[in-house]
Formats: sequence, C-alpha cells, structure tokens
Amino acid sequence: ELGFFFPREHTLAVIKPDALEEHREEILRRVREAGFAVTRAKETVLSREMAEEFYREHRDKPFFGQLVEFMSRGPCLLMALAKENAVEEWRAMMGPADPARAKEEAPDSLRARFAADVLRNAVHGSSSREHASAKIRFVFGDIQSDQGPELGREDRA
Ligand code: RTP
Ligand code: MG
Repeated sequence: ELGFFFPREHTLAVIKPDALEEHREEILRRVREAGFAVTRAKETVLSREMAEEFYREHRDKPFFGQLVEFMSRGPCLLMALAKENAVEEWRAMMGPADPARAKEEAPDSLRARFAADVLRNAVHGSSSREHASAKIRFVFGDIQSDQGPELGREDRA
C-alpha cells in the first residue's frame, strides 16, 4: 500500500443530515470514485454543543443558530478522507456553498446535485490543512491531517 511510503493529506468531510438521509449511497459512491480513502468514519447525531463547537468560527454570523439547529437535527456522517491534495480536491468536489452558484460554476459538484439551499447544502469540507487537522482531532481524537506512517498502516487494515 503506497500510503505507507507516501502518507497522504487528509481532510475532514461531513455528509449533513438531509443529504445523509436521502443521498448517502450516491455521495459515498462519488467519494470512492474520486479516489478518496475513507480512513475514519463516524455516524452520529451531533449535540447542539458539538455543532456549536464544530462551527465556532461562524458563531457571530446571522445564520449560526439555524446552522446549529440543522446540523444537530439528525445523523451526520463524519469522515477523514485521504488523498493527495485532499483538502482542495474535496472542496472542489463539493462546489460553492450556495447551490445556485454551484449549478452555474460547478454543475458536476455535490452541492449542485444534492444541496437544497445555502444552509442545507449536503456536505462540509475543511478549508485548509490546519482546519482539517483541528477538526479531525476534534471528531476522532487522535489523528492529524498531516500524519506519519501510522495512518498508512491503518489504511491497509
Ligand atoms: P465556503 O466557505 O466555500 O462558502 O463553503 P462553506 O461550506 O465553508 O460555507 P460557509 O459560508 O463557510 O458557511 C458554513 C455553513 O453555514 C451554512 N450557511 N448558511 N443561511 C445562510 O445564508 C448560510 N450561509 C452559510 C451552510 O451550511 C454552510 O456550509
Ligand atoms: Mg467556510
């Protein structure tokens, strides 16, 4: 397994509650077809407190309350995704947050296809490697985006 010798970048991806309920298999199929390895996954209903912490950088935005309510309304699938250039590639695959823009600018993106509106927009992805490391630690406790060979071993399991 090449991941052992060339550890890959990780990002933290989330399939949000509405999309998980309605489009789980199709989104996971696209994840696999794009060449991402799912190295960790956790399906859980976020508590309001966890959702607030997860999106803390948005706490002063007008949509923060709605966002926390939406994210804690049902199960999310949280995943650590590994691939070369994972952070940027997953962001590109998601498309813009607003599906109206996504349909214009990235018609093949996940949000163009699966987002209901700018709030209920199907998926989340870290915006930088630093954020990815922090969120992966927050969700899974012990692995980082810029990991060493330890994760390569786990990948093979
Ligand atoms: P990006 O930064 O590329 O725009 O994408 P993002 O997914 O990180 O979206 P961001 O603007 O950072 O906002 C985070 C999440 O908050 C919800 N949102 N709701 N009601 C609204 O106007 C609104 N705007 C954003 C979305 O769930 C978004 O993904
Ligand atoms: Mg953002």
